Amino acid sequence: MAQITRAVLREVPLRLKEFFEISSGGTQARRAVLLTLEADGAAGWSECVAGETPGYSYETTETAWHVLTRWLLPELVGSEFGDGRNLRPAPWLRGHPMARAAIEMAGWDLEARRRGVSLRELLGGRVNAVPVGVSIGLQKSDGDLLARVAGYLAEGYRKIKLKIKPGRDVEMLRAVRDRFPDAPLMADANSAYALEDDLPRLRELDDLGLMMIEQPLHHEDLLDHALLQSRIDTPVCLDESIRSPGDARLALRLRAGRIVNIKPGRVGGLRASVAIHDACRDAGWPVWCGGMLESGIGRAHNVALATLPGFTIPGDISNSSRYWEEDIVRPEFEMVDGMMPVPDGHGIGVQPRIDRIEALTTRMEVFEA
Ligand code: OSB
Ligand code: MG
Repeated sequence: MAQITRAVLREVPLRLKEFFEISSGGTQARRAVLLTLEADGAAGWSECVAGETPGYSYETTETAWHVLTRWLLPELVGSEFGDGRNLRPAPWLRGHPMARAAIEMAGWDLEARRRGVSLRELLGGRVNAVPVGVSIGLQKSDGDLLARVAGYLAEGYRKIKLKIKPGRDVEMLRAVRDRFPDAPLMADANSAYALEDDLPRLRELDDLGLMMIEQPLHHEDLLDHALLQSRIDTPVCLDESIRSPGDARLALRLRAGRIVNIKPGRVGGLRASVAIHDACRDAGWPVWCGGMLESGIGRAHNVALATLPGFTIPGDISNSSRYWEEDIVRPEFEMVDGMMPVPDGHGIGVQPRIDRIEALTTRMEVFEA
């Protein structure tokens, strides 16, 4: 048995190179919440994926900070554990999977470092690079969008995801498709449509040769996604609707789509991600790893997860330089031929740049046993 002797929670403001807009709002200043857990002389790192506003889920930087500092970390620090992959403080606490995931994922990094293996090895992934794509926010004009798509295709990204919303959908996507007839394109609506109003519009997507339409409907409505999937040919992919393995099992049973975007930070952590991966694999649904505009710390966890065999579709895992002037890890993430190399050092395999992180930190709480 070992003991969690210390936890440090930091808020580190990072500025995206480009404003990132989705149907529910935009982000320029990312407030990264970083967690470090210490035990046995080792430290595990993670990043909470909660956003600045409740426009993706009800969790925000503030709710995650509150739940972690008031409830989860006080209960965790000083506790004994056998395997860092099993850190589950406050089982009585309802919801807040993003806050919870921060602890769970730091636990995996800690465990991998204690054993002297990479996170990929601890997860059971066998490949040393994963196929990746890029998620492009809503742009001011179709011309701007076409230029960005051309640039990212030239860089080698293997999937181009385009954010859509009512008024910026079929015509915009058709302009991209006409210009790039063979490109691997998909759309993400972040819940901007309603089945009863928008079915005819969503059916028009079927002519565009999209890999999938991600989360078209309400973030909690699996039944409507099932009804939609029975009426359109384009595969429906679920993102916001899947917050736990239970949600995934329900989606599979209802046939609420054909693909799942797994984000460990959204579903409560890596163990839940593996469970969702396994359930989808059994049902013949491909999965891919999404992103939440993480720094290199959260991204490293995503890359390791994406080495599991069911991750057959390129992830939303882009170069560090696509997000930041400078990342907070070394080395930065940089793909080769549309494949992201999987770091093979211990744990997440990239080193948090502690001096830079400390210099940027605007808020910190330390918990000691
Ligand atoms: O819906 O997948 C999404 C970013 C923030 C919130 C929601 C989403 C996204 C992305 C970005 O699409 C993916 C990335 O990290 O590159
Ligand atoms: Mg999405």
